[in-house]
Amino acid sequence: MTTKFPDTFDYAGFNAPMRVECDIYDLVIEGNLPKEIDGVWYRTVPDPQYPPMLGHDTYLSGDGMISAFKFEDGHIDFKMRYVMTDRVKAERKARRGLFGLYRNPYTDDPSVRGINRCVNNTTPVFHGGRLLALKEDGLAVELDPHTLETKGVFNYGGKLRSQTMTAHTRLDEDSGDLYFFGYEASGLATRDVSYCVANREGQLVKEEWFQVPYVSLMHDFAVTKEHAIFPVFPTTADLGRIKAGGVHWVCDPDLDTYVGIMPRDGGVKDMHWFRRPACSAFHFMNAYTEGKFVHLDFGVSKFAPFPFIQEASHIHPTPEDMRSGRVVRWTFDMSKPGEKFEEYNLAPAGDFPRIAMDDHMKDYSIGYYERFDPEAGPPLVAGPVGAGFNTLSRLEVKSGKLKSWHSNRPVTIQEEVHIPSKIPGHEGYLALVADLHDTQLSDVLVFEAEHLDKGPIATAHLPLRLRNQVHGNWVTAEELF
Ligand code: V55
Ligand code: FE
Repeated sequence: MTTKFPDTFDYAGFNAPMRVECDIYDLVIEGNLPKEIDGVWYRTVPDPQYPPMLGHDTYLSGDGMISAFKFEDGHIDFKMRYVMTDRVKAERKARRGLFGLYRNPYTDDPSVRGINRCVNNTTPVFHGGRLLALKEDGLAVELDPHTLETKGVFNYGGKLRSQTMTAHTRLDEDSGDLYFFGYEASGLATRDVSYCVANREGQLVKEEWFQVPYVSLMHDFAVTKEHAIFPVFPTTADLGRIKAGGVHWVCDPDLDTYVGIMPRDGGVKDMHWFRRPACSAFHFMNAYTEGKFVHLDFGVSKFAPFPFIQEASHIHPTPEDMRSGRVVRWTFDMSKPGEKFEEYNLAPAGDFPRIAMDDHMKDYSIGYYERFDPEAGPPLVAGPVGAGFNTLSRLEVKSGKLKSWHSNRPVTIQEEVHIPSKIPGHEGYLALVADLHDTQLSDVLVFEAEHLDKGPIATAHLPLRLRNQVHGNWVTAEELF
């Protein structure tokens, strides 16, 4: 490689590209890893094969790398492979970066015009017997769940019309149906959004389209047993700007936030739009319908947290802006006409919300999420936002009671995954990758979910640094084998 990676935080320190594909049999484990934990934890990581062609870009453009921790009988085996996208293949062939800015094909090298530039780096989802690597600006790539080998683009056998598929799908565990959507569904900076359902067998059984009030970075959505919820925050795209070689996303605080809610098994024609002033959110913890009310729980903030979006928007958050984030519940009264809804405070600001699979779409009591707590240590750079999270929290949703854990070492933590227990009444486990800033190595920490404040019950040591994942998911051995 004849060029080096930029010196910006996206490519330096703990964020320095790894580009390592490897297998490690039987990780070194301290503590007591329960033998009942049986399955595979998949996680996707942006890890650029080459430096960005223009000399700068965002962490979010990194080529998809998938890793798998296979838990079996108190042991963990590790595997990591690139998602072999058309983009990686083209760059490997040319032995250099060929792509320009994040989600702007007009900035690419002419030699790759028209090729699929999706990096499939955001979420691994296992459904219908297929392991998919997802990224919201393109179609899924299917991988072999055992070897992690890339099979190719997956579009439901040619049936999916949407050009995009969100990285945040919602599984109804009772029916096996996977709910998902795609924004910019008919092309770059279009207002079309697809709303789709794939059945237990992984066949597309529903695809309807609707339009949002403006093009928005719709990173996640939520589904209850009765409703589908589409929040639209004012981080917006403009085709003219993109064609002129500009950035894809700019925050526009003059635009309102909209929330579209429709009967989930009905039609998009029944979408009801709610509205409030500008704000930002990326991930929803859970949502459920209670009579005429729809509840949506999540971490809200004033602006999108990514520095590359803030810079392009000329936004300089004040300390007060930074403190204004919190975990909230939005409650929508579906029996009332009009655009208004209620907001309730639940907990201090944070992201990476996770809950037990059994709790999705239903009234629930416990949520897990991560925060940056200045009392737990100074900010340490890891991941796409800059400073990583340092505190893992368990929130009792009804009472607001919070249990938290942080390391006594300089550690940032990657997104936690919830692992169910087969023991009746047991709340299950949480696993996460910890970034050890003192040794530049990574550990896997496993907690009892109910007692996460007591610290990890088992720690698996990796002999290398793992770049920050975006998201991960747990797949039980029964589902896989
Ligand atoms: C996010 C992540 C992305 C992306 C857009 O976490 C938004 C939010 C990993 O890629 O492309
Ligand atoms: Fe996400």
